[in-house]
Amino acid sequence: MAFKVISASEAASMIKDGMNVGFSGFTAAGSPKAIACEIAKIAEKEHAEGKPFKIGVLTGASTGDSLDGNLARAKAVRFRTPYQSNGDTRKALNNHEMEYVDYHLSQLAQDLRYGFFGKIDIAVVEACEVTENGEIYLTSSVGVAPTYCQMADKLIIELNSTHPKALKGFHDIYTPLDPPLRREIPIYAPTDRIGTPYVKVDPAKIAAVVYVDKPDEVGGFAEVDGITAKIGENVANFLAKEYSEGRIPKEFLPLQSGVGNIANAVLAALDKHPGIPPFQMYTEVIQDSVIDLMKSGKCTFASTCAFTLSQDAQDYVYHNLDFFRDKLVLRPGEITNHPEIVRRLGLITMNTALEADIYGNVNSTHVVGTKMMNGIGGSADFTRNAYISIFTTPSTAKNGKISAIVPMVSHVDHSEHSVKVLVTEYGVADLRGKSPRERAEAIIENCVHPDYRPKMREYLSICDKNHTAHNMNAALAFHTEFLKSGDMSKTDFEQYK
Ligand code: 0RQ
Repeated sequence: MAFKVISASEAASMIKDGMNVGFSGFTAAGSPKAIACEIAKIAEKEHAEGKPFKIGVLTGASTGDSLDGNLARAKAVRFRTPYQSNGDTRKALNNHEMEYVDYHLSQLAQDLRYGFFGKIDIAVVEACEVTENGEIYLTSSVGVAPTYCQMADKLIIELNSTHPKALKGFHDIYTPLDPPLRREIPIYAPTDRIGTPYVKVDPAKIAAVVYVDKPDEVGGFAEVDGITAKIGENVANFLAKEYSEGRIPKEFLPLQSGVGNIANAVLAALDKHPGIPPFQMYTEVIQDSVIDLMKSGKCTFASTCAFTLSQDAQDYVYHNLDFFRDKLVLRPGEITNHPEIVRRLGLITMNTALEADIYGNVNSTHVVGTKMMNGIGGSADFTRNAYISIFTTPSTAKNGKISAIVPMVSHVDHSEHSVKVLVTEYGVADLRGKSPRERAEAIIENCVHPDYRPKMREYLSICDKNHTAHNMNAALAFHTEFLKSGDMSKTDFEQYK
């Protein structure tokens, strides 16, 4: 080994209070584990001695518990970007213990290079191999690692033997030039390769290597239940109809799918549907269901930023790398989510809403308008630029006490102008080419839970008659009722009449 080999705790001691640290990883896939745990220990020790210790934590997206969980519990994070999905981080950012910059995933790398986030002091990068001339072969994700490596003063490599060296060749690393030099990104099909299989750095910047043998910390998925299965079936039927009626070309179009249980159920439904032909994916994460789709032959290729796989599914892929070698490519988040490519390839995008309103605005991030759940992630990168953008959600949450369809969303992530199709277990609202009044009708009739439909119609009856009809006193009455009684179904519109 040409580089200094040190322990994780020695490596962590290079990270000082106030530094900005860029970590590899996109979801729990490929995020550093050992060094993050040691940074948390240092923070606890410093705090116990009454000394300050907080760092800026920049990643590709969410990470595993070793990183986000440990650092949040140790109160070691000054600010966090661009996305998280960890319970302890969620608590800390909602308590104002850390600043959270919820950021479009496609945009972070370029905005770092433009200097909008200041300096990156150290990059901590998980790799399966590093060569003497500074070629870093990443592991199960790419995220923003190429830009952190480019910008950081120093690099620490977590060389993780749980990832086989045979992963070499799965990555396609490409960083666009910045304006005014940027040219088109030459991806014309999901299968196109435009970069190198490694991140190239000046080897003098590699301060140390830490040997690790720790698996990714991706959680399992809930079994598909009645509601998620029905949502999946509705999406599959909708797409099969679009295909049979010629609004999707005969080759089909590449799919993007978000994370979570609903996304998993939707992909399982596409697998089974005889009216959906084999397709490719151009997406930011692949979950277990994509591996099943590849085994069945339904998904022939997936371009992704991360293998967000359960341990079983990852073991399967790692034992069958030759089968997957011509079917998978790992790219930086800047490229997987790039608006230019999303629009050029004509992606069909499928993401999940927390709530949607009767006009098609979608809230993916804030519970009752103020409490951050995870973040916008890549959902807007895809939605705004999609060929068809689909949002799915169960019609209710918390045993029916929350209607996922409300008169007005309490926070907007995706506006009515970008959301083309809304799907719940009750049906599909196709919003394309519809005016606000027509959209409200389609959503109430097809997506709202039957128990909430009369309330939604009552709301419309007390609205003004303007283009996008609302009653500004009652627009958030569902939310205020939920804050008061914990049950939106008790909303009484009488008082607003
Ligand atoms: O709460 O966990 O306490 O039961 O929200 O909801 O239905 O299990 O759905 O896990 O797919 O997450 C939008 C958060 C959905 C996710 C969101 C409660 C509900 C449950 C989770 P419990 P579900 P999912 C690519 C795309 C933004 C980023 C994105 C997300 C919990 O999909 O973070 O799209 N998306 N990235 O009970 C209050 C409501 C609610 C509600 C549901 N209206 N009000 N709580 N819940 N609706 C990936 C990346 O970017 C990396």
